[in-house]
Amino acid sequence: MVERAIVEAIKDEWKDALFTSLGRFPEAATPNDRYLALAAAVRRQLVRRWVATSEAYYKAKSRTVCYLSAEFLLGPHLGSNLLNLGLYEEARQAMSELGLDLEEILGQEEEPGLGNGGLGRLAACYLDSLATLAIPALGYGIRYEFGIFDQLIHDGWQVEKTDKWLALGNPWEVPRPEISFEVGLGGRTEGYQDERGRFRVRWIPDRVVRGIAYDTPILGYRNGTANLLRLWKAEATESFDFAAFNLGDYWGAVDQKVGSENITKVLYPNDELVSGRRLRLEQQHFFVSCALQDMIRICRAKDPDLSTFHERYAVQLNDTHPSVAVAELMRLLVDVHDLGWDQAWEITRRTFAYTNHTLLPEALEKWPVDLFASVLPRHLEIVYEINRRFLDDVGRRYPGDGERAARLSLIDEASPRSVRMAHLASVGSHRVNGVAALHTELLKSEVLRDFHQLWPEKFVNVTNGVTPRRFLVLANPRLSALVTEAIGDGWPRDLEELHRLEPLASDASFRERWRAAKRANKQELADVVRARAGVPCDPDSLFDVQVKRIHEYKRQHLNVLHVVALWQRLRREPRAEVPPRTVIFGGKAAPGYRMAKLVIKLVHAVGAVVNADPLTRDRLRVAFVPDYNVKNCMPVFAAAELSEQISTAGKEASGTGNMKFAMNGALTIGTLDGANVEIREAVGEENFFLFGLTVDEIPALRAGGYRPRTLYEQDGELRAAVDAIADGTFAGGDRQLFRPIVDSLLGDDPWLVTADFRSYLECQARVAEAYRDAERWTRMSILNTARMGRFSSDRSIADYAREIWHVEPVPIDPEKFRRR
Ligand code: NBG
Repeated sequence: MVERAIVEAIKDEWKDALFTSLGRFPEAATPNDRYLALAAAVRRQLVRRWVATSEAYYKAKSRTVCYLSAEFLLGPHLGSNLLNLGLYEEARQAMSELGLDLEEILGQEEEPGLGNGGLGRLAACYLDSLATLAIPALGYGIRYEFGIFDQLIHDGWQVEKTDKWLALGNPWEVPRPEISFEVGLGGRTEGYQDERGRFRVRWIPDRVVRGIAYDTPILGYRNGTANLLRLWKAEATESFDFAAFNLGDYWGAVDQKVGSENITKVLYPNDELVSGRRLRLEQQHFFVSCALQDMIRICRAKDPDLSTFHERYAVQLNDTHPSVAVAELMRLLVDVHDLGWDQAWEITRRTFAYTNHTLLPEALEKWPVDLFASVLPRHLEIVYEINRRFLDDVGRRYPGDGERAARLSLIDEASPRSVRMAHLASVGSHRVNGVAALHTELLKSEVLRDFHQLWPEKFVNVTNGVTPRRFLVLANPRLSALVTEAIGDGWPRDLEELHRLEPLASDASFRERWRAAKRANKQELADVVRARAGVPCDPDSLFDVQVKRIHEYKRQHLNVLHVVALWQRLRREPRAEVPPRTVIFGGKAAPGYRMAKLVIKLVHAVGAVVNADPLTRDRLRVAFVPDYNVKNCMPVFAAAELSEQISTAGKEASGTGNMKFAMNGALTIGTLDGANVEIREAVGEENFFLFGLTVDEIPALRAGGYRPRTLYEQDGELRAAVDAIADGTFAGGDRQLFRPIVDSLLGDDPWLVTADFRSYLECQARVAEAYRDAERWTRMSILNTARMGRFSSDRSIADYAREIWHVEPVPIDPEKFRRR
């Protein structure tokens, strides 16, 4: 029901904002003005909730969760805020009465792409759920001036373009110039005796930058709560400018300013790869230090005594990126606020908890000691002291076991000597968690095995989740409407209610409507694919989708091998009874990751040949949709029928795209990896297409002297597919272009693509078979959605709150905000 009074109010506020904040009359308004004016109207509602929420938290004296993350991949705000406020339909109506189209206005928003992929998007989902569960929480991160690059495709190759997301203004943030802190970098330390005769250390940095807070309110779902995301921007400190000015060194001062501001210029675009750059360490320290100083400020505003800091805050380290916080909190407590080491250490350990997000060795952060010392000399001393005490304990637990001590040490003694950030985070936290059941088990048995043996009680699992508000309600209005009609509107806040759809899987008329919703979504995506990838596709074909960062372990090239094999088969057997397929790819490659970029080229190259083949073009299409991001992913999840989750077992910590697809009724073809294992358990093995080696089978395969070339020689379809890639079929005869991929497949095949090929191909044949029976497929699709309730990020946050943070909700009465 659209409420008339609200529609009128939105119209008035829209016009008012257009005049008063933008200085425009409606006829002269640009698309961006129209968007900003609606954003301004919505923001008024946000701010009311935000003030009420902060006041309630202030009075409740509750424990606050601080989520420290170098990335928050938020996606566009306007649609999600309208949804969470319960104003979506009213806004649509209001805009339409003003002669405007809400969807067009929503399309105008530049998304804040302050993250690379799953890890950053997870942080954004968690903010959404924290607010929805009314848990007092603050997100702390970096206000990158340039987020993740925009991806263009030139001649099948990825080209990166800087993401100027702030160029047209950001109506969702509130700058807080009076909330700012100084952060030191470099320099040296010196010892001194304080007035009570105790030995103390002070850090004399040779650069100081200032962090300014920018606040963005994050709404809960229709519950009156608005939490805060506080991002830090680096600026030059005035004192330093003045010093240089006074010496008459104008350029020196300007240089200083530019140098300082560099810290928050750009997000590092590497997903799952540590590049070991100084600026990156500076970024990490910068935002962590601002965040901790801010927490201490808030804490001391009520009570100058910091001995209960850990009761006031639960700080979650989102991967090791913020883990220098362990040393920084020690420094602030001991050097600045004068606490003794033991007490400070107790507070620190009880404050932090650490989430690990990867098992890939190349993604585990390590900083060369020399680099660390030159950026954070005092922190290195603190790390050494933490390590000394820690290794003393280890020595008492395992006398004489020097090897174990070396494995546990915070310092890797191999050259170059380096600081192991995962170890610092594990020692400095009271809880360590993995992000899916299998991943947590592998952490315990492999990556952090020694820590698990030392402190088994520290380890817990919290399986990832995604917000159903953005990824089901907003992404898939058709399916959502159908679900609401069937089971009422409680499910977006209690996703387990989706179970009530189960009986409807056997209702033919419901299945019919389910298919109709999917079909309309597919038509929409087909339009997008035609417009953005230049590939026309048949909305009645099977939509087979793999969208995620491009990485060898995710095995987009296995998918391509299947496409090539299928193409060859369709040419060989024109009468083969297989349903037409459209295979859709999307995802960014790290700019320096050559193999990943080559895979993008390969997808385009195969697409160009296959899509042009008159013998097969009605039955197989390949498309790469450029610039996959939060905004662009929405129609993809809504339309997908087959979700490709095909990583090498043991490599994908969890995956979250897998959840978004299944929630939207796509069936998964996947390995037993990450959260796939739990998704399969939840939806039922008969509703999931499983293939591939398991984690347990891999070591045996390797030990038995795995030779991909033997498989290649024995398997005709594999050989033909690999040969086509090698012999220039997709490269105008060029045999060199895809050589690195072929060499990897037939050489040591690190990701076991060749090993899993046969099993994958057979599984794809089962998919095709199932798809031919539309009724059966729809039943499976409904059951997937119905059984995905546990993958809501609300469940994940409830797990964190119960097992790790020990925090209680402080609900706000949403009635307060009803307009009369
Ligand atoms: C990623 C994993 C994903 C996981 C997300 C969120 C990193 C370092 N890790 O499998 O690869 O879903 O984190 O936990 O980006």
